[in-house]
Amino acid sequence: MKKKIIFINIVILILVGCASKKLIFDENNKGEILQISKTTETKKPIQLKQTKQKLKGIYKEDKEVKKFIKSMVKNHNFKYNDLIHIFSLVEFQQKALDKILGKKRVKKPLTAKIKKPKKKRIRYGSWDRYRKIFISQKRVGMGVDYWLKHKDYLDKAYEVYGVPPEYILGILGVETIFGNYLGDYPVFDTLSTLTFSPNRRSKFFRNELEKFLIMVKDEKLDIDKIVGSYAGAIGLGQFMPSNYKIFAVDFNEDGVVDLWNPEDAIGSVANYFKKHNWKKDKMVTVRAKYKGTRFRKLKTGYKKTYSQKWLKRRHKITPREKLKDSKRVRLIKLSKGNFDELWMSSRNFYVITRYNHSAYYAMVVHQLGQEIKDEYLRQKK
Ligand SMILES: [Ca+2]
Repeated sequence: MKKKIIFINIVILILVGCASKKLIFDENNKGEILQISKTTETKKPIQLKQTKQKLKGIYKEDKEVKKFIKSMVKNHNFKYNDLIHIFSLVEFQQKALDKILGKKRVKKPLTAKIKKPKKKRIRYGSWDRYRKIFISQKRVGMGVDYWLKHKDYLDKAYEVYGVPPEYILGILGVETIFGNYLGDYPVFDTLSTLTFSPNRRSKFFRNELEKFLIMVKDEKLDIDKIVGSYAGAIGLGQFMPSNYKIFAVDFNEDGVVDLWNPEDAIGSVANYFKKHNWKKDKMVTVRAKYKGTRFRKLKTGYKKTYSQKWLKRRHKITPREKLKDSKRVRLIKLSKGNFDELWMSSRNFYVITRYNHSAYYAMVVHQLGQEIKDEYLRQKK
């Protein structure tokens, strides 16, 4: 069943002075256009009598859904019956819920037989496996093509926000393979499922659902057509709906903020970085030297910072090339099959983790970006 709906008042259609020429559909009216054009001479508003509809479908008896609908009507000016209609048609997204609940089968690491320290489990080789998922010759090539195709807007993003093309491409490449994998979960059904089924993040999803509905209303989107990730992330850069209002920009200035449009997506990702305090022309991360093959001396990760001087003096940890402008650095450990790579990272590295709270994530964005950049420069020669 289709949920054809446009969040516009269908109770009272005020014809005179109506600024919008939009055709207005009523969901009970099998496709017939109730419509109305600006030029209509009628002076009196037409009143379509409408009774309060009842919730049907899987949420028929759900008090939380009813409460949510009431709050959306009260706080965000939604029409009660519009919401009743769409919530009556929600299809439960079991697969998305399973993923959120962690029911996904976790594969054992390939090198599971290696003896591990008792308390802290180190998954040897985990970086190799992670990297392989996101970085391939093919993806690098697609990144170069994307750069050539959208050079103007990538340059503009660098100018306006100070974020170089390779980092924007790193994000778009990791998130959606440059728009080739946008997810296939119906976002409204998915966010409803994750909000109204017991799970520890249901509050988070409730907020996302709220922001999603506001976005659909404001941008006049077709709620039925919006697909995304199992957590409800949307568009080329996989923004969560709550990020949309704060970070998405109309970068090509066509009057619409469209997260599926490459130009707007490029600007929005760059704006996201900038708003998280990205510093123009500052380094992100460099390889570091340390003694040994496995690094267990100090706590690693994007949260903890150390003074470069102290690392050198106390532990003989030094960057392979100078990490400029960063007195304090983060140590990032990449666990490979036979040894640990150690990297020193700046504040800008931390900014990338604001996109996804993981050091491996930020590193893979960095490395994919660098490979794309190298290949791009090689081809330009
Ligand atoms: Ca736009």
